[in-house]
Amino acid sequence: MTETSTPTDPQGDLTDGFHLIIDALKLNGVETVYHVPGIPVTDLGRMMQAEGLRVISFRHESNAGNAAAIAGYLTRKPGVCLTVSAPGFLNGLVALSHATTNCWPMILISGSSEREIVDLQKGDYEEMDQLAIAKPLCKAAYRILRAEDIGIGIARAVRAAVSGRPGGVYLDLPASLMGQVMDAAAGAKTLIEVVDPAPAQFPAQAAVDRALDVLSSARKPLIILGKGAAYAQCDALVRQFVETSGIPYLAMSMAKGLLPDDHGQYAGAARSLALKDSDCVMLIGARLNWLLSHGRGKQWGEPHGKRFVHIDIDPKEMDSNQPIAAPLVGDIESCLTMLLAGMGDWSAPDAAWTGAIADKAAANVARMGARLMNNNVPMDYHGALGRLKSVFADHPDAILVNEGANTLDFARSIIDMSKPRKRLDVGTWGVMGIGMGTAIAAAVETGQPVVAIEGDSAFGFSGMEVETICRYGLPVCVVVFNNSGIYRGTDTDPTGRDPAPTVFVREAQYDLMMTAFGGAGVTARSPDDLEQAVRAAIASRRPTLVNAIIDPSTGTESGRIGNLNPQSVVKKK
Ligand code: ADP
Ligand code: TZD
Ligand code: MG
Repeated sequence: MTETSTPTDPQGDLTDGFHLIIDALKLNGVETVYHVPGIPVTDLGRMMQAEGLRVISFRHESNAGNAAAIAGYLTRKPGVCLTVSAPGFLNGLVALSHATTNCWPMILISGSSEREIVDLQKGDYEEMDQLAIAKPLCKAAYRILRAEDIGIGIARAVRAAVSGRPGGVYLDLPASLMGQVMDAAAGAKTLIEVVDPAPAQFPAQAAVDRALDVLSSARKPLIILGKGAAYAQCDALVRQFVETSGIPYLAMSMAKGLLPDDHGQYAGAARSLALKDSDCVMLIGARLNWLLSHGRGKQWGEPHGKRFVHIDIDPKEMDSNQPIAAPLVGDIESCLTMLLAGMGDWSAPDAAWTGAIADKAAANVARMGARLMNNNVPMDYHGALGRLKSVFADHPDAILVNEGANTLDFARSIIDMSKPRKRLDVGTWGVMGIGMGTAIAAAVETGQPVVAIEGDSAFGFSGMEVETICRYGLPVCVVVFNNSGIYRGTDTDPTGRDPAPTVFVREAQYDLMMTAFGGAGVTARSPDDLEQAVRAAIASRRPTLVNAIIDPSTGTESGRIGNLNPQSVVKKK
């Protein structure tokens, strides 16, 4: 680039929308883009790859979007998904709202048709007012119309995604933006590297003192760690706080492993007792939403006078379900740093309380042990998952992706995690279909082996991405828990006409889907076969699908959340 260049110089002292978009993303630390090509972003994807961004090209935008969402969770940087207009954009929206619901930073970038045609509804190729549609479904949404605004547009998207409570951002890029030409030096000056995108937010000292008062006056305190605490990536500090406090803790699904699940203070195996009998509950990056029964009901020992301490970066989260006696609004690292500074002469909770939880947990673990050792054929969930538990115990760095109903609920409680952010699942909404996108991003972002434990229904939502796994040669082992159905494979149509809505083709050969693309496919009928196949897959790092045949009659309706199904007063015939 020279000072004398002009916008008409054909020799390359020009830049354009394509390159400004790429430069702005790179300047802000974006390394990978999850993508499906097509008009008007095909060349943008090609140029991204040529300019050194890693471009992972998917078979469906939902999966590319889910990959971007989980990349955001794993890295604390916005995961980027790039799609075409209208249908591709709409396909990406479920993942964008999923990211927002889960408080993960993500940017959905979609190409769009020309404003002058869209706004007059003249009927353009893939015409749609995408910005208007995205707005209510994400944290922020922007459209960039001029090349000189690309720097600002991307800076705003990055900051909106990661600051405060993280979430999904939509960025609309009309086709005509990409070809707009600018002088390269002038263009470079328009780019913005976001400074301190997720600034520390300290709570007031008075709020910290109040929280310590409430906690220290409790007789039966309990800590609940949520995925916000895992996201915060201050793992050593979380551990130091929990250990200094001596308080028993529970981990929400994706917070498992933040402290190792075999930690002496882990109350996971005594969850019912801990929730029911505690008198004070401290939430760290966990919401009192449906996953915690809104803090009420039998499970919580209602009527209860429990006092809550709640750390969250979003002040609106306080009192959302229960009165919060001590709100700590700030980021977890800052809050815990201040709490620890005030815990000088801390005394551990009553040994009767911690002892009761430890005893109950030990008894439950012992009771479960025998079921996990079974070698039944056909396999049940316990026999199959007992073996996978031992595989994960030997591979603490492997990442577990998990979706399904019974497959999800049993795997969550059976398989211990010993390191943070190793368990990736369906999140706050319980979305089926996150599986392959999540597995791909986990492998791409971390380089670690991934084992995706998938209900056969769940797998079906994103199964075509096994081709993507093979194409990029990713170390992903998909284990399909094949019970030939949703919850069970035994339902029938009372009229005798069709298959029941919850059943699939009996013992479908999902393993052939992987061999079709050059990966390894295995059928496992016994726990021994299953364990051996998964160990071999991890050792080889070769794309593998293990079709684990599960007894179709052993699952329960909706796994552990059957109580959420509405009931009909009309008797079943
Ligand atoms: P879980 O499903 O594991 O219970 P949730 O997704 O319900 O977790 O809650 C995560 C919470 O963590 C959200 O309310 C979010 O605002 C909060 N959060 C995310 N990052 C941070 C952070 N760095 N500091 C404080 N709170 C955070
Ligand atoms: N669609 C979407 C996007 N998300 C959902 N959660 C559902 C539908 C409903 N659903 C569940 O909540 S679990 C599930 C569905 C379809 C599948 C359960 O069957 P599975 O697992 O084979 O994956 P199990 O082991 O047979 O229970
Ligand atoms: Mg199933």
